[in-house]
Amino acid sequence: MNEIFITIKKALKNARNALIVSHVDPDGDSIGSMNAMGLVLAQMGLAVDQYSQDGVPKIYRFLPGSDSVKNKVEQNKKYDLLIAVDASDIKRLGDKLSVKDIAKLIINIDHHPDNTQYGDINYAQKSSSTAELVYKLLKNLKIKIDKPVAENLYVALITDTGNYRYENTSVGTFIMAEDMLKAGVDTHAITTRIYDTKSIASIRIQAAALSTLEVSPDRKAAWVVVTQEMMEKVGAKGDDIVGLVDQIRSIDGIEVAILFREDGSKVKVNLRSKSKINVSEIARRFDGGGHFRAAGAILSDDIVTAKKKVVAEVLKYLKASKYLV
Ligand SMILES: [Mn+2]
Repeated sequence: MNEIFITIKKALKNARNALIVSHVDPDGDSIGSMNAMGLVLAQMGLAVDQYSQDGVPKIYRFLPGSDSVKNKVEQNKKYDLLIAVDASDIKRLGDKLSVKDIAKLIINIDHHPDNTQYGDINYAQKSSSTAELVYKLLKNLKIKIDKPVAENLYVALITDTGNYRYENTSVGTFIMAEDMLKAGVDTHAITTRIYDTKSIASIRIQAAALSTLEVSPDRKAAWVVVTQEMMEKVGAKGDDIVGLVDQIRSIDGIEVAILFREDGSKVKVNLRSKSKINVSEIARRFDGGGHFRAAGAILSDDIVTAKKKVVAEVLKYLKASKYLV
């Protein structure tokens, strides 16, 4: 067995309890990987708590184990293990948890290429999703994947690969998918839950957002804005704008898509690229991060200023890149 799996096996064996933590603003991969680990560790006899600073997005609440996710931890409670899933940096776990003091050992399970190796044990590898890493871990540890675990891993896998559309989709991804279906996952039922259950507010906010569409003179970048006022007007919540930035990216010829979302006194920026631009590099200039083609940052500016700054940076980047030559 690979050394990392032996190390993790030992750590799990020596632990009585564990806290599993997702990243802030959790996505399907983070929630699915967290629930899967939670269910498995509980089966192994550990006392498990699951923590997500921002809770569980409504769309993932049907997943087995989502009920156990809390957005608070018991004061002064200590854990033998803290398992971080899908977080490239310790800061991504949120600012309300004293990660270093709460547990004796940190296991970092993540697939982001810019992972900062913040764990005592780092299972950080290139992969389609954190879920695929969890799947490999369970396979190597010869842990049976039952239907509730498989449903979580499957949702994590399809959401991080855009339902097998993105470049991170590999042969390994489909092998994992095969195993998930064999474990009882109903792919039609799951994809309906994930992709065909939009609220009316979500369609209305997308319509409002799309009407703000701006395109750069070179037609390589496009962006939309969502203000708090727009959200309130249609009764939309954060979950309702998931996938919006991908729609902008789908425009023919667009290389970089940006979504600006007002959130209190801050602006959340989502960046997507279609092929050759590394948007995680752009996000990093604003203290954010992410993947080559999907990244984000939070700016402490008003929305007009944030838009100006980020668009300028994107255009500069597009100009400087060989892509435009
Ligand atoms: Mn992920």
